Amino acid sequence: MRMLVTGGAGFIGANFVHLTARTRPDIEITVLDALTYAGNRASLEPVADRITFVHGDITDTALVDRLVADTDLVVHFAAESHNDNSLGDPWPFVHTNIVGTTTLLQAVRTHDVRYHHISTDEVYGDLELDDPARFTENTPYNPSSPYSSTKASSDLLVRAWTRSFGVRATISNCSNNYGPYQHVEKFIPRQITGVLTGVRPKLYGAGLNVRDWIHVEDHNTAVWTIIDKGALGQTYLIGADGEVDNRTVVETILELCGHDKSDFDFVTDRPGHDLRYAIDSTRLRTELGWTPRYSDFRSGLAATIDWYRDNESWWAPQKAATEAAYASAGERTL
Ligand code: NAD
Ligand code: TDX
Repeated sequence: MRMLVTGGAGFIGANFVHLTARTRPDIEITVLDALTYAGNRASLEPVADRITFVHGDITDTALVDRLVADTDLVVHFAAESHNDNSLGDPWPFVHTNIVGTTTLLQAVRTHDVRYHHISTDEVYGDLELDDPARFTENTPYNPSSPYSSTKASSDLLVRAWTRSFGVRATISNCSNNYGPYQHVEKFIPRQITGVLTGVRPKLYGAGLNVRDWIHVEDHNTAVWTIIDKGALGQTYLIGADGEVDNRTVVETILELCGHDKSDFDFVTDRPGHDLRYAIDSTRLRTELGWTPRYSDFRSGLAATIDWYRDNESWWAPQKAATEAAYASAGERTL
């Protein structure tokens, strides 16, 4: 079987390619990635001899059509993925997440190729801290940020292409991922690499916001479960019951790195900051039989800290520019 992975040089896409190369020797893997600031060829070095890498943009109609014509399956990870960036400049988000997804949908429609769409729980908006509810596949869409609005748009495009043109598609909406190869702009790697270089962690606002953490490997085994066994036209929520507030995450990183757990700063809050995400993944577990393997967040976090400690050459080149971008966006200690 031939598979096209978009965004395979990014965090989750690269981990997906690694997992596939390891567990599915019969699959021919092609990666299409524009190598934006978030893409890194080095993330694919361990599997370089197992893949064909195409440096290109998912909005390039002719390129996408040619690649999709030559594949049996498209798994679409490519996106502009960072909320803070989307507040500064929404246009790349509209370009990649909306126009790019439409470009892929037109190609899979033309060539009748199976398509899996990677999305986020942020399309559902947020929940109150004390709300016992969690997101399900039936929760109404209510995105808050330019990022999540463009992801919601892309999901709706997939649904429209499924219904109107019979495209053979599935969608997954996953909660916050952590693990190796995540860009240092994101919360957990930012704090780990900060602590490793003597910088105090930075908590937005009061640090009360809750995210439902899942290890990237569990996300990707769920994606394969949906590709293998999911019903066409269906949406599946992916989550591992990992709700933790941001302050606790920072305190745990500090403790695991041998620091006092109060060694952090509060900084300016993110405008429109979603309070809490929480996933009910019953459909995925009961209908498709998926279960996560990384049930202990603390040990998953410890392994992630070890990975960043051992792979400074992977992240160090991006660290200074990322921190400069936060500073120029106006972040300041409270
Ligand atoms: P990432 O930012 O680490 O990687 C994105 C990749 O897409 C990069 O390699 C980048 O070069 C590539 N890319 C961007 N624009 C492109 C374009 N126009 N053409 C081709 N390639 C392009 O993102 P990630 O965290 O790995 O997220 C992957 C997917 O998973 C996204 O669709 C995101 O919305 C979704 N998701 C992420 C999380 C999370 O916690 N990170 C959670 C749920 C869903
Ligand atoms: O320095 C920080 N301090 C801080 O308190 C950063 C970078 C973030 N935060 C907070 C904001 C969030 O409450 O930590 C939480 C996580 O922040 P991010 O890593 O930026 O993730 P989030 O905005 O929750 O979105 C992530 O999960 C869903 C991914 O970036 C998205 O791509 C995915 O769709």
